[in-house]
Amino acid sequence: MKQSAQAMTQASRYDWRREEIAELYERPFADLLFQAQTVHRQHFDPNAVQVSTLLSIKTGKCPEDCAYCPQSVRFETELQPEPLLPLDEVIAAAERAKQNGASRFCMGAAWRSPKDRDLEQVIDMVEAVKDLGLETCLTLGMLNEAQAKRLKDAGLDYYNHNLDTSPEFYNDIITTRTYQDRLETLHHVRSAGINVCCGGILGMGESRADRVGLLHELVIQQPHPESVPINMLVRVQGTPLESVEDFDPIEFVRTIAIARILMPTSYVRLSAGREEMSDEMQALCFLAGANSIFYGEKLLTTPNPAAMHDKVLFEKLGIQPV
Ligand code: SAM
Ligand code: DTB
Ligand code: SF4
Repeated sequence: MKQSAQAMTQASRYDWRREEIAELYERPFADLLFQAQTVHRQHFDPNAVQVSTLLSIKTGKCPEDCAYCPQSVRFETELQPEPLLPLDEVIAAAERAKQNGASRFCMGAAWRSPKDRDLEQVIDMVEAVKDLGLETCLTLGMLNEAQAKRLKDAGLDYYNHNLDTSPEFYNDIITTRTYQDRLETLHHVRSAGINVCCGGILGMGESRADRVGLLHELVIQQPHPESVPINMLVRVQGTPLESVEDFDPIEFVRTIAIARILMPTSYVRLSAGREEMSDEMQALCFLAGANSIFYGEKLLTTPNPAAMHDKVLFEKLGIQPV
């Protein structure tokens, strides 16, 4: 069906039904990308991409059993565990990230949930990174109401906590905490007034219906998460998902486009998995409305494209990092 650009203009909606999202997946690729690009241009500069840098502040020995994750204590991976980093190392990494053009610094810890005394040390890090003029983001696992408030008072800008997949597929991936636990943490973060960063992972062997289910859970959140990371699984040896099949790049781009259409004012982040993506695929993702990336040689524990490669790619595409 033909639609004018005007008819495609839409305000944020929270009442999308799964069937409507499934229909978007069925659209011809060119129509879907045109719609996503039209929505994108209504809310964002199409040639600007937000740049965040990640740092693992506590690595490995995590008690959870997330089947994708190299940091779980239950899987034998080549990961070198490391306790909570000292403050000066975090500041040095944030300074480097700033010099390289990042506007946000995201600190991740392999915890099920932070202990209160750990939280105080992390708060020192948030304050120091803010003092450098960077936005701050944390991902520390589950938070209770008081912890979320404490982080808000410390000036934290964003908290990342992913839903990862659909409620139906979730139990195939994680058994040590529930989908409801995740929704509760998101509720505490939102209620405390911290910006929400929430997305998922594609390529874990889920079905398209599961991708629809994940996007549906994201879009019914009111307001939508400010930042929506779409990760492509990084298959790590030793994890239960080490040998799942390659994920179809076209299906990945479609998912980015649909996230853009569903959450028109959110930043959609092309997150983990870029090492495995061609420049052409990444260009399609930007065309589909992705407008944020992780920048720097490492994600948390796995490789990311070299900063120089990304600089050249941005130049070729005329993209301005912000
Ligand atoms: N432990 C905390 C938690 O799980 O919320 C914070 C760190 S955890 C590594 C943050 C997110 O990274 C996970 O929710 C997951 O979406 C993503 N992630 C972890 N391993 C991944 C992998 N191998 N490929 C893609 N994304 C991954
Ligand atoms: C997110 O959605 N992706 C980032 C960030 N949030 C914390 C993490 C990706 C991790 C990839 C596997 C690793 O490097 O350990
Ligand atoms: Fe632990 Fe987070 Fe990895 Fe799950 S994703 S095993 S909670 S570090």
